[in-house]
Amino acid sequence: MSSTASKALAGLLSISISCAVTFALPRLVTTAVMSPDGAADVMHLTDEPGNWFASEATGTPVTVIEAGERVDFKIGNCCTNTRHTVTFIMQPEGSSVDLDQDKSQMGTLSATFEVPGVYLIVCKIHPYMTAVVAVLDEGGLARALDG
Ligand SMILES: [Cu+2]
Repeated sequence: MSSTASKALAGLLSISISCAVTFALPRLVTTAVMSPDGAADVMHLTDEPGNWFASEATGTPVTVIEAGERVDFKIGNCCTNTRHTVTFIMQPEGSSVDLDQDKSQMGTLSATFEVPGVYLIVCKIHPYMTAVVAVLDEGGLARALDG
């Protein structure tokens, strides 16, 4: 794994193990233009180390959206030569959004994020592929974990 990928993964993992962490995320990131079909952002699953998940809005594996917005995850020929899963491994308490697959696949998977907080996503086939969806609350914050 490259140094850049290692740092990115370490950063994402530190989010997953931190308790009561609050991110003051730059509001600028949330000004992404919605795609014509209504998704707030599109994350492409790629073959690019460090950007295995690549947000169209940020160009990184991290996207920032408002509550109630949808993110589309695209596994397609533009960006990867293999199949993946999009699997939530951490999400805010009270969130009922569910995304997981029994088998790797191609295609588009969508999720609408109703509960503010930090959602950690992994590909089960390639567990070094991680992504974060940060859903802002009314105060513009995305809390990793409550309590
Ligand atoms: Cu994968």
